[in-house]
Amino acid sequence: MLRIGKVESYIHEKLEKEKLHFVLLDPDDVSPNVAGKLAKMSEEVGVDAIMVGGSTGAEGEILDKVVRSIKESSSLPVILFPGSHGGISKYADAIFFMSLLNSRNPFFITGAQALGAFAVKRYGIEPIPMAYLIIEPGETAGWVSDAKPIPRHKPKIAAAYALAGQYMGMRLVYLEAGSGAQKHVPNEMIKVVKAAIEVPLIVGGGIRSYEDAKEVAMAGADIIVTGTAIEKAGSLQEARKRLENIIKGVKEVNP
Ligand code: 1GP
Repeated sequence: MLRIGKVESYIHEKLEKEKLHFVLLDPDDVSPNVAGKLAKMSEEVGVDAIMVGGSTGAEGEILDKVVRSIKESSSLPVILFPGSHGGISKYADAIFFMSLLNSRNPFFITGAQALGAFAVKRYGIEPIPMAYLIIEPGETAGWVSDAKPIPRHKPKIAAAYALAGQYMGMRLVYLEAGSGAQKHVPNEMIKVVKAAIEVPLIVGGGIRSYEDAKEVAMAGADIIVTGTAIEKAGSLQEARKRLENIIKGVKEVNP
């Protein structure tokens, strides 16, 4: 019998009360030591979970070391955010078992998933099925995964894919503008997608400030993800300051 796992239940319980904020750490950009420090600080300022992954090089020993360091430094759930079947670490609590629905390459829709499925089972990592949609500009994630990025002024296309994902059994939808995107996913698109689906909506890519986070949350995102703004802050102190502001923007909006 299929049961909802611990991390997914944790997400659902929290979502009853508030919007959530996840920090994304890419093992290709942060050392295990820095990842540990960022995770500890994240927990102190009220982040709800840490995602680990990336499109290039977030694999193998370096991925394991980053995940272990985060687990040793904080008690937040660690959720893998893999670029392919290489992005699996046995030390993580859960994995966004994601399908990039608007890729042109079946490898990113079902291929990598098949190659990774038994590793997830063997290690006992909790899989959370998720529809992953790349929105313009898409950045590295869009290029690497051969996506056909959804035009920013076509919210209905995003909503159609999101609803299809839900009807195929995916329990989360993620709208991704791409890490480091100049502009986050348009508010209108978030609104239209949110109105179409019943599963929680995650939005990431290009969210850097209190204003960005609040806008995205007000438009309808349930979970807001930030990576670059924290990873590239330059110091732990600056990362903390940015994160505090972003979380304020997220938590000010009622679920
Ligand atoms: C990328 O959505 C995430 O996969 C986070 O994007 O690095 O721009 O915050 P940023």
